[in-house]
Amino acid sequence: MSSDLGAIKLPSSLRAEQRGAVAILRLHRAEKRNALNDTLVQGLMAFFDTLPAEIRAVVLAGDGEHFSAGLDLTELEERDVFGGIAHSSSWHRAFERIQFGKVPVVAVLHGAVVGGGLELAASVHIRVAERSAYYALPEGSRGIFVGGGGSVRLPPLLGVARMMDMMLTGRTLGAEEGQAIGLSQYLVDEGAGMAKALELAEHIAGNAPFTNFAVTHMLPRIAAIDPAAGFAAEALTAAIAQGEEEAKKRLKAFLEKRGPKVVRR
Ligand code: 1HE
Repeated sequence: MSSDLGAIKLPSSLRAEQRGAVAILRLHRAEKRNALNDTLVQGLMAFFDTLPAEIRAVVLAGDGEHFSAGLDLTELEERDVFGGIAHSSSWHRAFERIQFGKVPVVAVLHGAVVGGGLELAASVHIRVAERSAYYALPEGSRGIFVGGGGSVRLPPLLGVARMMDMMLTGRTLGAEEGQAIGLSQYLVDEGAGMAKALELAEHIAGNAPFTNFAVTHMLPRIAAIDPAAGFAAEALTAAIAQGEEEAKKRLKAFLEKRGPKVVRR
């Protein structure tokens, strides 16, 4: 672990390592199937809040046979309404740091990606699924509701009808189904997820930082507002991007035949 990443104080349920400009963050609680307890969720927030500037992309993965079994059900103590709101809000704050954080995040999904684990996966930017991945929302059978931002982030990925089906009937989606509907952007063989995620993260880390910011912060917001405001926001974002030194350097390199061509991958 580099000294900079090492300075971030993480709970024992999270492990971080650095590969150049990419940080790998692992859910390190395989004995509990990477169930998300409060300490782990606070650790996620601390990690994404205090990422050193040299880190340009993050890969998030789960140790063991599963990405995450979701909410740690041993923590489902009796809460009053306000306690429940505070708990859900603490997940919202942590996952917001991922979705609208400093750098793009690529997740490797395998085994169970369920409940809060699926909500966590929904907050990243690129999802690489291995063939063992399956998706479920068992909240219905546990008598609870999604609380980690799932009702906001999952409908654009799954559709409301499919999410209702999963929550009401316990239906699970396999990795192929997840890929077919666009829940994962990549589907790879078992064990190949980390290598693919690292390849993607290294590419992302090489992008102009403002473009990565515009894609992760501006694009989803522009897509959610009315078209008239969207066109104005897009024009401003594009103007800021092209005014950046980094863009000028890259365009000049291309025009002088030094920049990369678009290659089919
Ligand atoms: C857990 C949890 C957990 C496992 N909280 N301890 N999430 C769920 O409803 C999913 C519940 N978990 C499962 O259905 C299964 O564990 C799995 C399909 C994920 C994995 O099965 P398997 O056979 O590999 O493992 P296991 O034997 O069931 O579990 C191993 C241990 O992990 C065991 O503890 P042990 O002390 O007996 O060894 C389990 O109790 C423990 N474990 N999952 C606590 N979730 C913000 S709102 C979000 C709402 C939700 O996320 S609801 C969905 C909750």
